[in-house]
Amino acid sequence: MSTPLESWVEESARLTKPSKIVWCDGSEAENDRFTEEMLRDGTFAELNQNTYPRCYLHRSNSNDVARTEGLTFICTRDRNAAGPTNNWMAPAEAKERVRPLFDGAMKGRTMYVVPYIMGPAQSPYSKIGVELTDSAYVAANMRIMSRMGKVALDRLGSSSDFVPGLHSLADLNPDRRFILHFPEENLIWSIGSGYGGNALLGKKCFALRIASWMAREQGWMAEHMLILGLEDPSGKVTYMAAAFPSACGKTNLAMMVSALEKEGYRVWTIGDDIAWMHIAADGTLRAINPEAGFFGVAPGTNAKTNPNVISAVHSNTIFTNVAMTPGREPWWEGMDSDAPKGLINWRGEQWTPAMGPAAHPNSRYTVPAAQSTSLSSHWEDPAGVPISALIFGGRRARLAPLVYESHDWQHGVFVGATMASETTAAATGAVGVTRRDPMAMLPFCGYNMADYFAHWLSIGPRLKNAPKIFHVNWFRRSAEGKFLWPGYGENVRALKWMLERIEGRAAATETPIGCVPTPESLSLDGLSIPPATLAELLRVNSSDWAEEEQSVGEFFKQFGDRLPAPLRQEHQALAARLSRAAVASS
Ligand code: GTP
Ligand code: SPV
Ligand code: MN
Repeated sequence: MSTPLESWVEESARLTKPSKIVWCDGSEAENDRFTEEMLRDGTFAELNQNTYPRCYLHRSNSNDVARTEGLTFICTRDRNAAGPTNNWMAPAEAKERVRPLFDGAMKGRTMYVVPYIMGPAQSPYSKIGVELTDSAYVAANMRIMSRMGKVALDRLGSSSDFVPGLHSLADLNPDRRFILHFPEENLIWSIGSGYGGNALLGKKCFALRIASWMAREQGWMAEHMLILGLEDPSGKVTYMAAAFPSACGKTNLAMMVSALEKEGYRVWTIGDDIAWMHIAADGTLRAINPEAGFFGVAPGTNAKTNPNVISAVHSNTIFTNVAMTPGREPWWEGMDSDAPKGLINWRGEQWTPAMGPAAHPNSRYTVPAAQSTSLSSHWEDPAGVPISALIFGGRRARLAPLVYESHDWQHGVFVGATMASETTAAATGAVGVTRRDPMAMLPFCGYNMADYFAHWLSIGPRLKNAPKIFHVNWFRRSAEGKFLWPGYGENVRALKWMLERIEGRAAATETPIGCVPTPESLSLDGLSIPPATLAELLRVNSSDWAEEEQSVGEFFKQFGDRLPAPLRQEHQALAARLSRAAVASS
């Protein structure tokens, strides 16, 4: 008798027709074999093994460098289950369309069976997935990003309780690229891309799209959030989770070296991209990081912005689409040094400045979390860490102040549901366009966003001490286009204010959108921020916000009657507060 996993592997092999099937055990020896194969066939280029031991460079196809949201589908029987913000296909139609593309797609290639656990191996909150892929690069990345191999097979046994994900590079043609999710049967099909969230199926496909569906059914939350612990001078650690859209600063915040370290404030990393949060028996919200590595944005990373990652990526790291120096070291824009002579760009060509960025703006490193010196000793705690603050944020050149606090859970959900951010290179398409990205989940919510809002609203009342909900913006700019806030390690100053708000100690000014710090309540020692700049950073301009409030109304319209009434009420209350403020100031 074969197990459910064996049957599915056989069935998938009959369809895709690989020449060989390799069951991954996750061992060092196996990884060495895959690495050798990838060096031989050109999937990997070797980096300088003296300065970057066991580090390799992968250059992906130039049409395959970011998530493709337009080719990503939620396949549910009822179109309304996917909702107005997702691409939708009926499951039967999706399979009919895409099965022929999988037919023979692995001919002449190896099928890797990649069993993995999302979450700490011993945690009751963890879940198992199995990815079948014809990409050794994907298997190598999954080994870093999850608990992969024997540990997962041992936990699974002969159970059918795993999320199957079928993946093939096929011909890497965007016309035949599909990222399909079947949440009603916990199934993922991905074809035609080898890149990041399109292909590492444990990450966005499972841990967010499928898991968000499971989470709603089972009463927990799967969120696009970093998790960090803020240590205060007494040694007490307060845990916070923050949702920022792709390439908007999660990894950097989670791994920061605090500018207030001398004063005793330190940041510990639990996770940098995804949080699974459950309501524990004592009524606390407890978060685990389902991942085991960081798939982080390279450009902008340097010894000042993120020293923890810089030291971590000097060994056992896969670099994707970065540039390479003549000494075979990785290089990207915003590293410490100027571009050296003889640089090879991300496409593998001799680089000249006229060619644009040498590293792709969405170039990344894949590094084991355990290599970060900022890693919390609780990062694999099976019970997770208790969350005291939830933070939403995005890139907003104007409008949003550095930090503000919502009035309560319901208002906080409204703040998250209406957040917006400028688009980045993490997904294909225009960069710098402001769009609404509720809870940073627009591309990742596996069901109707209106129902997702309702789910969020339902969680708060079930918690004993519901986390306070904040909003931040590190990206406000001056009229000349310069960032007003130094960001990175200095962001700890906003975290400290939030901590003091949680403890009831910091002062704040009530505004129509929420509570903003008084200038004196922020610890700015050692920073030279002119008072006028600080005022601009904290300013809530009622007429700009009145425009924003209008656009929120437009955004909400698409959900029709399905939009939860409390969000409509919050919207009306905001409008009322803004018009009162306008009257008062006129
Ligand atoms: P994903 O992995 O795509 O989900 O991204 P992320 O949210 O983890 O973003 P990440 O921390 O990798 O940062 C993305 C880009 O924003 C990098 O180029 C960073 O250098 C830059 N960045 C991060 N934090 C700050 C900040 O506080 N201020 C400024 N100005 N830039 C920042
Ligand atoms: C993101 O785009 O939010 C990422 C990178 O974290 S990817 O894995 O490609 O989704
Ligand atoms: Mn992300």
